[in-house]
Amino acid sequence: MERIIGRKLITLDEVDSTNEYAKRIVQDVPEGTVVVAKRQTAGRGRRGRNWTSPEGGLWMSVVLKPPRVDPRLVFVGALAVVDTLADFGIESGIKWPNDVWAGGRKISGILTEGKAGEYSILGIGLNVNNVIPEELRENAVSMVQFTGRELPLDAVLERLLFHLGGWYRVFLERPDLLMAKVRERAFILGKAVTVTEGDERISGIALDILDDGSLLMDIDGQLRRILYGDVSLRFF
Ligand code: BT5
Repeated sequence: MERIIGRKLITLDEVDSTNEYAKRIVQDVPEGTVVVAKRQTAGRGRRGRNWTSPEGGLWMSVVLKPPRVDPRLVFVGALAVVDTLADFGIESGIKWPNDVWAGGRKISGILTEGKAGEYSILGIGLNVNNVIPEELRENAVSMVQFTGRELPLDAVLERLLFHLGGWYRVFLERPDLLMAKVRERAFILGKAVTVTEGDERISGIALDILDDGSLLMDIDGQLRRILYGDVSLRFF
Protein backbone atom coordinates (compact mmCIF):
# COMPACT_ATOMS: atom_id res chain seq x y z
CA MET A 1 0.00 0.00 0.00
CA GLU A 2 1.21 3.42 -0.90
CA ARG A 3 2.41 5.46 2.02
CA ILE A 4 -0.03 8.33 2.37
CA ILE A 5 0.98 10.10 5.56
CA GLY A 6 3.63 12.68 4.73
CA ARG A 7 3.41 12.43 0.96
CA LYS A 8 3.03 16.19 1.01
CA LEU A 9 4.85 18.18 3.65
CA ILE A 10 4.20 21.85 4.41
CA THR A 11 6.83 23.43 6.67
CA LEU A 12 6.24 26.78 8.30
CA ASP A 13 8.39 28.97 10.51
CA GLU A 14 5.46 30.26 12.52
CA VAL A 15 1.73 29.63 12.62
CA ASP A 16 -1.13 30.16 15.04
CA SER A 17 -1.81 26.42 15.30
CA THR A 18 -0.97 23.66 12.82
CA ASN A 19 -4.44 22.19 13.43
CA GLU A 20 -6.07 25.50 12.47
CA TYR A 21 -3.82 25.82 9.43
CA ALA A 22 -4.65 22.25 8.37
CA LYS A 23 -8.38 23.03 8.64
CA ARG A 24 -7.95 26.10 6.45
CA ILE A 25 -6.28 24.14 3.62
CA VAL A 26 -8.15 20.85 3.94
CA GLN A 27 -10.09 21.27 0.68
CA ASP A 28 -6.98 21.99 -1.37
CA VAL A 29 -4.59 19.25 -0.31
CA PRO A 30 -4.44 15.47 -0.64
CA GLU A 31 -5.09 13.16 2.27
CA GLY A 32 -1.93 12.56 4.26
CA THR A 33 -0.66 16.13 3.94
CA VAL A 34 1.42 17.06 6.96
CA VAL A 35 1.79 20.60 8.31
CA VAL A 36 4.81 21.23 10.55
CA ALA A 37 5.69 24.52 12.20
CA LYS A 38 8.84 25.61 14.06
CA ARG A 39 6.69 27.47 16.56
CA GLN A 40 3.02 28.06 17.25
CA THR A 41 1.72 31.33 18.59
CA ALA A 42 -1.64 29.87 19.64
CA GLY A 43 -0.98 26.15 20.07
CA ARG A 44 -4.07 24.49 21.51
CA GLY A 45 -4.91 21.58 23.74
CA ARG A 46 -8.41 20.33 24.36
CA ARG A 47 -11.25 22.60 25.52
CA GLY A 48 -9.38 25.75 24.61
CA ARG A 49 -6.38 24.96 26.81
CA ASN A 50 -2.97 26.27 25.76
CA TRP A 51 -0.25 24.16 24.27
CA THR A 52 3.19 25.71 24.82
CA SER A 53 4.99 25.49 21.48
CA PRO A 54 8.35 27.26 21.35
CA GLU A 55 11.07 26.49 18.81
CA GLY A 56 12.78 23.13 19.33
CA GLY A 57 9.66 21.00 19.63
CA LEU A 58 7.76 19.10 16.98
CA TRP A 59 4.37 20.67 16.31
CA MET A 60 2.50 19.02 13.48
CA SER A 61 -0.89 18.08 12.05
CA VAL A 62 -1.91 15.44 9.54
CA VAL A 63 -4.88 15.95 7.20
CA LEU A 64 -6.84 12.72 6.92
CA LYS A 65 -10.02 11.83 5.14
CA PRO A 66 -11.12 8.57 6.74
CA PRO A 67 -14.51 7.06 5.88
CA ARG A 68 -15.97 8.38 9.14
CA VAL A 69 -14.92 10.42 12.14
CA ASP A 70 -13.70 7.90 14.69
CA PRO A 71 -12.48 8.99 18.14
CA ARG A 72 -9.94 6.16 18.11
CA LEU A 73 -7.81 8.18 15.68
CA VAL A 74 -6.19 9.74 18.74
CA PHE A 75 -4.56 6.38 19.50
CA VAL A 76 -2.87 6.33 16.07
CA GLY A 77 -1.00 9.42 17.25
CA ALA A 78 -0.30 8.09 20.75
CA LEU A 79 1.07 4.74 19.53
CA ALA A 80 3.20 6.41 16.86
CA VAL A 81 4.69 8.75 19.48
CA VAL A 82 5.45 5.85 21.85
CA ASP A 83 7.23 3.98 19.02
CA THR A 84 9.13 7.10 17.96
CA LEU A 85 10.33 7.68 21.51
CA ALA A 86 11.44 4.04 21.69
CA ASP A 87 13.50 4.57 18.51
CA PHE A 88 15.43 7.21 20.46
CA GLY A 89 15.78 5.00 23.53
CA ILE A 90 13.01 6.63 25.58
CA GLU A 91 10.46 4.45 27.33
CA SER A 92 6.95 5.91 27.50
CA GLY A 93 3.32 5.01 27.96
CA ILE A 94 -0.14 6.23 26.99
CA LYS A 95 -2.18 8.15 29.50
CA TRP A 96 -5.70 7.64 28.19
CA PRO A 97 -6.99 9.26 26.14
CA ASN A 98 -4.55 11.69 24.52
CA ASP A 99 -1.24 12.03 26.38
CA VAL A 100 2.07 10.26 26.21
CA TRP A 101 4.13 10.31 29.38
CA ALA A 102 7.78 9.46 30.00
CA GLY A 103 9.48 9.34 33.38
CA GLY A 104 6.27 10.40 35.12
CA ARG A 105 5.76 13.54 33.05
CA LYS A 106 3.93 14.56 29.91
CA ILE A 107 6.13 14.52 26.81
CA SER A 108 3.42 14.67 24.13
CA GLY A 109 -0.21 15.62 23.64
CA ILE A 110 -2.56 14.77 20.80
CA LEU A 111 -5.51 16.77 19.55
CA THR A 112 -7.87 15.27 16.98
CA GLU A 113 -10.59 17.31 15.33
CA GLY A 114 -13.00 16.17 12.65
CA LYS A 115 -15.99 17.05 10.58
CA ALA A 116 -18.15 14.10 9.52
CA GLY A 117 -17.82 13.29 5.84
CA GLU A 118 -15.13 15.88 5.31
CA TYR A 119 -11.91 15.49 7.28
CA SER A 120 -10.10 14.47 10.41
CA ILE A 121 -7.09 16.38 11.64
CA LEU A 122 -4.56 14.56 13.78
CA GLY A 123 -2.48 17.11 15.67
CA ILE A 124 0.60 16.04 17.62
CA GLY A 125 2.81 18.05 19.91
CA LEU A 126 6.06 16.38 20.98
CA ASN A 127 8.60 18.07 23.21
CA VAL A 128 11.97 17.37 21.59
CA ASN A 129 14.68 20.01 22.25
CA ASN A 130 12.42 22.74 23.59
CA VAL A 131 12.94 24.09 27.07
CA ILE A 132 9.93 23.47 29.30
CA PRO A 133 8.76 26.70 30.95
CA GLU A 134 9.07 26.95 34.72
CA GLU A 135 5.35 26.63 35.41
CA LEU A 136 5.09 23.30 33.53
CA ARG A 137 8.33 21.72 34.73
CA GLU A 138 6.76 19.56 37.39
CA ASN A 139 4.49 17.84 34.87
CA ALA A 140 6.17 18.18 31.47
CA VAL A 141 9.40 16.91 29.96
CA SER A 142 11.31 17.02 26.63
CA MET A 143 13.19 14.25 24.82
CA VAL A 144 16.47 16.13 25.27
CA GLN A 145 16.19 15.67 29.04
CA PHE A 146 16.48 11.91 28.48
CA THR A 147 19.04 11.87 25.68
CA GLY A 148 21.28 14.60 27.10
CA ARG A 149 21.92 15.91 23.59
CA GLU A 150 19.76 17.74 21.10
CA LEU A 151 18.08 15.62 18.47
CA PRO A 152 17.69 16.53 14.80
CA LEU A 153 14.00 17.43 14.44
CA ASP A 154 13.84 16.08 10.89
CA ALA A 155 14.99 12.65 12.08
CA VAL A 156 12.33 12.63 14.81
CA LEU A 157 9.71 13.70 12.25
CA GLU A 158 10.82 10.98 9.84
CA ARG A 159 10.36 8.27 12.49
CA LEU A 160 7.03 9.74 13.57
CA LEU A 161 5.67 9.79 10.01
CA PHE A 162 6.83 6.22 9.49
CA HIS A 163 5.01 4.99 12.61
CA LEU A 164 1.91 7.09 11.88
CA GLY A 165 1.67 5.44 8.47
CA GLY A 166 1.79 1.99 10.01
CA TRP A 167 -0.70 2.64 12.80
CA TYR A 168 -3.09 4.49 10.49
CA ARG A 169 -3.32 1.37 8.35
CA VAL A 170 -3.99 -0.77 11.42
CA PHE A 171 -6.66 1.77 12.48
CA LEU A 172 -8.41 1.48 9.09
CA GLU A 173 -8.13 -2.28 8.69
CA ARG A 174 -7.95 -3.76 12.19
CA PRO A 175 -9.07 -1.27 14.86
CA ASP A 176 -9.31 -4.20 17.31
CA LEU A 177 -5.54 -4.73 16.98
CA LEU A 178 -4.94 -1.02 17.41
CA MET A 179 -6.85 -1.11 20.68
CA ALA A 180 -5.03 -4.26 21.85
CA LYS A 181 -1.76 -2.36 21.46
CA VAL A 182 -3.18 0.67 23.27
CA ARG A 183 -4.06 -1.55 26.24
CA GLU A 184 -0.51 -2.89 26.24
CA ARG A 185 0.97 0.61 26.22
CA ALA A 186 -1.46 2.26 28.65
CA PHE A 187 0.03 2.79 32.08
CA ILE A 188 -3.10 3.78 33.98
CA LEU A 189 -4.75 0.35 33.99
CA GLY A 190 -5.14 -1.13 37.46
CA LYS A 191 -4.46 2.27 39.03
CA ALA A 192 -6.63 4.61 41.08
CA VAL A 193 -7.56 7.55 38.90
CA THR A 194 -9.83 10.56 38.89
CA VAL A 195 -11.44 11.31 35.56
CA THR A 196 -12.94 14.70 34.90
CA GLU A 197 -15.71 14.54 32.36
CA GLY A 198 -17.22 17.97 31.83
CA ASP A 199 -18.06 19.22 35.32
CA GLU A 200 -18.14 15.75 36.82
CA ARG A 201 -15.24 14.19 38.72
CA ILE A 202 -15.28 10.41 38.81
CA SER A 203 -12.86 8.51 41.05
CA GLY A 204 -12.20 4.80 40.85
CA ILE A 205 -9.91 2.15 39.42
CA ALA A 206 -9.12 2.21 35.68
CA LEU A 207 -9.86 -1.38 34.69
CA ASP A 208 -9.62 -1.55 30.93
CA ILE A 209 -9.72 0.34 27.65
CA LEU A 210 -12.45 -1.11 25.48
CA ASP A 211 -12.37 -1.69 21.74
CA ASP A 212 -14.43 1.46 21.13
CA GLY A 213 -11.71 3.50 22.88
CA SER A 214 -13.65 4.15 26.08
CA LEU A 215 -12.27 3.65 29.59
CA LEU A 216 -13.87 1.05 31.86
CA MET A 217 -13.79 2.06 35.51
CA ASP A 218 -14.67 0.39 38.77
CA ILE A 219 -16.35 2.96 40.97
CA ASP A 220 -16.97 1.43 44.40
CA GLY A 221 -17.86 -1.90 42.81
CA GLN A 222 -19.96 -0.41 39.99
CA LEU A 223 -18.67 -0.62 36.44
CA ARG A 224 -18.83 2.52 34.37
CA ARG A 225 -17.74 3.27 30.84
CA ILE A 226 -16.22 6.69 30.25
CA LEU A 227 -16.21 7.84 26.66
CA TYR A 228 -13.84 10.73 26.94
CA GLY A 229 -12.34 12.75 29.70
CA ASP A 230 -9.27 14.00 31.49
CA VAL A 231 -7.43 11.58 33.71
CA SER A 232 -5.33 12.33 36.72
CA LEU A 233 -3.68 9.62 38.74
CA ARG A 234 -4.41 9.41 42.46
CA PHE A 235 -2.01 8.07 44.96
CA PHE A 236 -3.21 6.80 48.29
C1 BT5 B 1 -3.26 18.12 24.68
O1 BT5 B 1 -4.29 18.83 25.25
O2 BT5 B 1 -2.45 17.48 25.29
C2 BT5 B 1 -3.21 18.23 23.15
C3 BT5 B 1 -2.04 19.03 22.68
C4 BT5 B 1 -1.95 19.03 21.17
C5 BT5 B 1 -0.86 19.93 20.67
C6 BT5 B 1 -0.67 19.82 19.19
S1 BT5 B 1 0.74 20.71 18.63
C7 BT5 B 1 0.25 20.56 16.99
C8 BT5 B 1 -1.27 20.74 16.97
N1 BT5 B 1 -1.62 22.14 16.86
C9 BT5 B 1 -2.26 22.58 17.97
O3 BT5 B 1 -2.66 23.74 18.14
N2 BT5 B 1 -2.40 21.56 18.83
C10 BT5 B 1 -1.83 20.32 18.33
P1 BT5 B 1 -4.74 18.71 26.77
O4 BT5 B 1 -4.95 17.28 27.15
O5 BT5 B 1 -5.88 19.64 26.87
O6 BT5 B 1 -3.50 19.24 27.59
C11 BT5 B 1 -3.20 20.60 27.69
C12 BT5 B 1 -2.37 20.79 28.94
O7 BT5 B 1 -1.05 20.26 28.77
C13 BT5 B 1 -2.14 22.25 29.29
O8 BT5 B 1 -3.22 22.75 30.06
C14 BT5 B 1 -0.84 22.21 30.09
O9 BT5 B 1 -1.09 21.83 31.43
C15 BT5 B 1 -0.09 21.06 29.45
N3 BT5 B 1 0.90 21.53 28.46
C16 BT5 B 1 0.88 22.65 27.69
N4 BT5 B 1 1.93 22.70 26.88
C17 BT5 B 1 2.66 21.59 27.13
C18 BT5 B 1 3.86 21.06 26.60
N5 BT5 B 1 4.55 21.65 25.62
N6 BT5 B 1 4.29 19.87 27.10
C19 BT5 B 1 3.63 19.23 28.08
N7 BT5 B 1 2.49 19.68 28.62
C20 BT5 B 1 2.01 20.84 28.15
